[in-house]
Amino acid sequence: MQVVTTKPRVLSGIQPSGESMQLGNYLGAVRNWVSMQDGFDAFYCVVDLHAITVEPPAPEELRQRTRIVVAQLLAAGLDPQQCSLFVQSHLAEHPQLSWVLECITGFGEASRMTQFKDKSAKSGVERQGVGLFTYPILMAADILLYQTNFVPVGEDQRQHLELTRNLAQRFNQRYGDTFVVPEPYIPKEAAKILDLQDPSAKMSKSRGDAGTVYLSDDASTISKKIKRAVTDADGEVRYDLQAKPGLSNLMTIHAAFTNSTTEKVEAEFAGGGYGALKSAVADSVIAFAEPFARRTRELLEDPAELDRILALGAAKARTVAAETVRAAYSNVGFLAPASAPTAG
Ligand code: AQP
Repeated sequence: MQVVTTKPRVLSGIQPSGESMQLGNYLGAVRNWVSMQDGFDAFYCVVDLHAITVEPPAPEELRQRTRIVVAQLLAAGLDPQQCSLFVQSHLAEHPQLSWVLECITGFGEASRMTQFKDKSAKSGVERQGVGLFTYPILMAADILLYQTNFVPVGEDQRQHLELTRNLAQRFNQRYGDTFVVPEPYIPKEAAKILDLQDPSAKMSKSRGDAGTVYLSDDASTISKKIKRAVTDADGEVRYDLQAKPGLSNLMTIHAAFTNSTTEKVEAEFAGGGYGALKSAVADSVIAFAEPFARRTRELLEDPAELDRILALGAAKARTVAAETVRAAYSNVGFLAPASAPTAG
């Protein structure tokens, strides 16, 4: 199978690192994946290799989480006829390219990645696996393998994208033109959804507390989490991310789910209390989450069909990834493996 297209290429990934996608994953990244699958040559992957870098789940749980994310991506609107949807661990090319990129990454450069600092802060750097440290380099391999033009991600991935660009440019300079240098595609609105209980932090799957709305949460859980969201004491409905991050975050979520803007949300709720706004936010999230969860459950009832979609996606991905690894390995100077002599 050969992938021939003139459309610009996009690639992005999501970790199966929790029981479900959270609101930030959807608004910051996945909804753009859906809108981009039409005009772009789109590759999307569930990055399970990344998901074992912190507190790896039990093997059966990881398999189940991977299927859940695949079902959620389809429920969100990914169409396997329009994009290639695959699982990272199905392609050995990802770690194959990652190794070469690790060898051109500076130790100091990797040490400056803020996500590593944040994620290792809780238990301390000494107790982290090396995989968490090299995570951004594997992510660079994920992207560069597909000669990607645009990478739709949330704001938290900006620094990793910058590293990816630097590695592509460095490799190209050292070994000759091999990789497309990708551009981040970060939305203007909802690029960083904040934790409902701690609006100084981004919402995350793995925080697993009252501050994260999972798209698998039922209506009453969503309603409770939003009504208990931390805001501020001045009582004025006004969008101001610096002074009023908790309230502004709720306004961003509401604007995103009602296809509106934070200016319009402010105009609609100005003069009212926070309670009315919170009720409206809960309603708009539930209106999306309920049918989404229903569709996800239906898709999960047919795991063979999910596996078929992933096999198709992996086959399409492999044609591009294998060619990139072949070119990169050859440019580095690795001896090409000769075919084994036939018997007799
Ligand atoms: N809070 C967020 N707001 C906007 N975008 C977000 N993304 C994540 N959180 C937010 C975007 O979602 C995509 C998939 O993320 P990921 O699963 O690959 O890794 P992550 O960024 O580490 O996401 P989480 O939910 O915080 O996972 P854990 O808790 O496991 O670390 C990315 O494009 C990301 O920018």
